[in-house]
Amino acid sequence: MSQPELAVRTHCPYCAFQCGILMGEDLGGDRPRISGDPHFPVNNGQLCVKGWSSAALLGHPQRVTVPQLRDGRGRWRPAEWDEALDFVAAKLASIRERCGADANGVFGSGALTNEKAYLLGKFARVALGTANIDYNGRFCMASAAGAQNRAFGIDRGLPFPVADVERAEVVLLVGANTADTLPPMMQWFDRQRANGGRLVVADPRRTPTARRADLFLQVTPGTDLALANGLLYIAIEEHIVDGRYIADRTNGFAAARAVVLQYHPARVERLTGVSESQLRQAVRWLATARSSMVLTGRGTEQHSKGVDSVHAWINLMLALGKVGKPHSGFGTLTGQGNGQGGREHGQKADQLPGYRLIEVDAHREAVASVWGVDAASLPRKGKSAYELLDVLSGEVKSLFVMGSNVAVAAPNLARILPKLQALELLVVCDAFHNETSEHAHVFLPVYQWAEEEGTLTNLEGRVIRRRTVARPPTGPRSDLRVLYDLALRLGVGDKFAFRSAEHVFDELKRATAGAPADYSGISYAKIERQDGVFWPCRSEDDPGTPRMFTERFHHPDGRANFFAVEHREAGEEPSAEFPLFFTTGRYKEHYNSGAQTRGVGKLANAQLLPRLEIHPRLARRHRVSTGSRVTVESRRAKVEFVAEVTADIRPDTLFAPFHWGGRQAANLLTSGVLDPTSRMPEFKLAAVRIASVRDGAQG
Ligand SMILES: Nc1nc2c(c(=O)[nH]1)N[C@H]1C(S)=C(S)[C@@H](COP(=O)(O)OP(=O)(O)OC[C@H]3O[C@@H](n4cnc5c(=O)[nH]c(N)nc54)[C@H](O)[C@@H]3O)O[C@H]1N2
Ligand SMILES: Nc1nc2c(c(=O)[nH]1)N[C@H]1C(S)=C(S)[C@@H](COP(=O)(O)OP(=O)(O)OC[C@H]3O[C@@H](n4cnc5c(=O)[nH]c(N)nc54)[C@H](O)[C@@H]3O)O[C@H]1N2
Ligand code: SF4
Ligand SMILES: [Mo]
Repeated sequence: MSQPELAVRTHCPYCAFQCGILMGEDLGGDRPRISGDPHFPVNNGQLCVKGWSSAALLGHPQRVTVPQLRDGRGRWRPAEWDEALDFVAAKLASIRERCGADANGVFGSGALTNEKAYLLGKFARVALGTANIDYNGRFCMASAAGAQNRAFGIDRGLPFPVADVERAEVVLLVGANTADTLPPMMQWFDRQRANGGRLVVADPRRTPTARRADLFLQVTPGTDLALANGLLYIAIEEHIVDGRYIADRTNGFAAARAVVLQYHPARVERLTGVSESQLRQAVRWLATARSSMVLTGRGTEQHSKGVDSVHAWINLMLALGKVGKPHSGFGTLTGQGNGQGGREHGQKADQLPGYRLIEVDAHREAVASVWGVDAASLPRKGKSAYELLDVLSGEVKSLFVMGSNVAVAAPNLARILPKLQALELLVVCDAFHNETSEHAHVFLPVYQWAEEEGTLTNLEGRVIRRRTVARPPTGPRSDLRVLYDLALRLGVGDKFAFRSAEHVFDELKRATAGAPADYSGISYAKIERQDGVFWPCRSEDDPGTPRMFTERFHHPDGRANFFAVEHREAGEEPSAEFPLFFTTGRYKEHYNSGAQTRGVGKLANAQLLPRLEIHPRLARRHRVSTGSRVTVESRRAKVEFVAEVTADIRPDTLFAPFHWGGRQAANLLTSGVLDPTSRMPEFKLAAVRIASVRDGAQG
């Protein structure tokens, strides 16, 4: 039972908006009362339904409090910590000895605090010596990161505070359904529009977000790149690009322009389904406004051309001269609670803390010296998330999972699940069982959000503090402690012996000093004083960097790069056999794999099942009505859904959320096709056919 203090300022456990919350005592029950923190300048007191109900995760009846191992018949049995840890460490060591260090895999998360993400990366490289660590951010932010790095030389989701939205005259929101995924963000759009601004939304569905837009572009799935190129074509043709800005602040316009000139409006209308008049309207608004911005979400990014699609939007905003100007620019909306920090501190197969690169000698040396190891001992670049899952039970024999439910969240599950099930060792560290732990050999119960300290970096690049509000139940340990416990047994305990999260943060600061994501000037005390600190923050007296790119970009010459990008087909396009687009996304009430929210009564009852959104015309053809059962079949699997007939979706497209596992998993249908640069799977597009369960007719 938790013993809350009164009105502690902390943050919601879920998404990257990291709403400020106040937690205090609930006199009527055993759970802390939660309210929105009116003084946190991002949510201003607002919360979404998940935030309001988040205290339900504390003191939850399904909370696991004892380590678990499998008995002789494969059932869970409770174990002492020592027994479980000895078992895991011995297995890891024996796999390493027999099959090499890279045969142990690690899977991290954008849900982990900066301290945990940092220590997990160090654990993989120093305690296990494996190259094979990656994380669920590869499924989330990898394409946005790839394009921002290529264009700007650095990747911070939003290079400005969300409050800047309020004064943007025009905002184009592409492939983001913020009304459901970042609900308190809508206040900023509402204020923006109250100030006379305009909101444009591009999505294949008329979402609750799109309903609030002044202009809605109902784009064909997988054609955002053509859409962005088409807008730039019109801007060039109408002479509304900013030649001065292009000359002063960018490289590569001529090559990008040459490609874009093939995207005349008739072609773009054919590819995207967006009319020429809408195209002209959208780009005129963006170009002629004093301030305008483009913000992207997963709809534009989770494609096998995600990096190039994001770069196409950046090209547009660079050509219009908006990036780095007041209340203007380009940004991408990070998803997970610590999706930003989680990608900065070395969970990615190719990165070390601070966005340093594991293949660059100087970077290896900088980090190795902080870790007190020989740079030559650090492994090289490992496999990306999907590629790692795809070699499980092949060259990789074990997986250590901290903060992800891959058995629901990974694409192409029909292929991945058997490999996950056949592992020699699967370890899950979590507060709750989920679909992944069903296949695990060991379950290590850990503290959750309000039971521990740490920092997270929100979608603005603002580093904030998570505080201990509730006393953890007896039994679980912190993730940081678990990593120490295992490192100790693997002979490197001294490198993981930290007194507290803050103590880990002190090392993280040193490991990022001089790196792109420089945290060296941030401290817990400064975060407290300033309502968060925006990185880069390079010294004690540096207040941090709320706005980037105002003077220069992060490439050595200070300029931003255009990149010539061409529309190309998706991994699979609709065909005679599989004639429809299938795309996936989220409900307001559920969070990601649903592992946390499906156990919260209020949320579960609001959305009991995934529903297949289908246009009335298509529904009629298949004699499907709301509530009837329908199967969706891709080249990989068949899934049965309950239909929801809605005119809000394109007639050639079906949509389902991915919050459920087992036979209801949308990811049985998605493919393993990856973006060549970011290795991001194509979650937002699969070719499918449907059949009403009643008559079996297909089409
Ligand atoms: N309620 C809730 N909130 C969340 C989460 C959650 O699970 N539930 N998860 C958090 C996380 S981790 C993330 S990453 C964010 C995600 O936040 P969003 O990116 O807003 O969420 P999605 O629903 O995945 O996708 C957004 C939209 O993309 C559209 N889309 C599909 N294909 C295309 C396309 O080809 N082009 C375009 N332009 N649009 C397309 C979909 O119709 C959908 O409306 O949300 C965060 N917040
Ligand atoms: N089809 C389809 N698939 C998708 C997507 C999509 O749009 N469509 N979106 C993708 C995206 S953007 C994302 S981010 C992924 C997310 O999907 P997952 O990677 O599965 O993420 P979550 O569901 O948030 O799982 C988090 C798990 O970590 C646990 N957890 C939370 N905090 C901690 C902690 O501090 N320590 C430990 N040890 N455990 C913790 C939770 O209890 C939960 O079991 O899904 C991806 N999959
Ligand atoms: S918007 Fe995100 S951070 Fe805010 S309450 Fe909802 S889930 Fe929590
Ligand atoms: Mo995400």
